[in-house]
Amino acid sequence: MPGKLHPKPIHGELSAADLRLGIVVSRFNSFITDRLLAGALDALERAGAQETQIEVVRVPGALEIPVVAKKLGESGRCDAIICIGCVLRGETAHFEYVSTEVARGVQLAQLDTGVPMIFCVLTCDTLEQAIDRAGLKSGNKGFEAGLAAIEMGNLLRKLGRATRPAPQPKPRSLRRRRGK
Ligand code: INI
Repeated sequence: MPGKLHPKPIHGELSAADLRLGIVVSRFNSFITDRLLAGALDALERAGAQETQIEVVRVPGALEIPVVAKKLGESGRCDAIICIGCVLRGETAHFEYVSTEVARGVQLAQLDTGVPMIFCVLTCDTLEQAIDRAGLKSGNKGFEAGLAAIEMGNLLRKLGRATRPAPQPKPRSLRRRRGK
């Protein structure tokens, strides 16, 4: 049987009209990251963002994303940040180091700054898999990241200013009187 309590969930709107967004994008595997960037910008544009609301910062590779995302977060200039990169499994163990560290770094940066950072770093075995995720079979992960950034930017703003009504005291008749 359904309960009686239905607290209204809080969620972020999907409008970018009022948001300031940062995008950190790596040049390594730019054939892929440029397509992810285009997907993210498409999502922001469709949600009503103007060019002046968006700051795009280029970095050499995925490993350089976290420090720049953190700097942007600390600057107070962004409501949300999209982190775009592409790590492809090669012949060496470098793949494991890069993919683990970029994920850890971005997570630490968003927790340290409180600015939502959307992880749009593809970690794929093959170039073909990456191409699929950057606009072919599996859609464009950059577009999804753009939507997530808008939702999270609005959500964090809302939570930051949310004031909850104080709990109401129980009616007198329901209060237990001391000693009785
Ligand atoms: N950087 C990437 O963004 N993707 C990769 O696949 C990659 N691999 O495989 O080496 C990569 N390496 C570079 C790394 O991110 C740094 O830019 C470099 O090590 C300098 O710090």
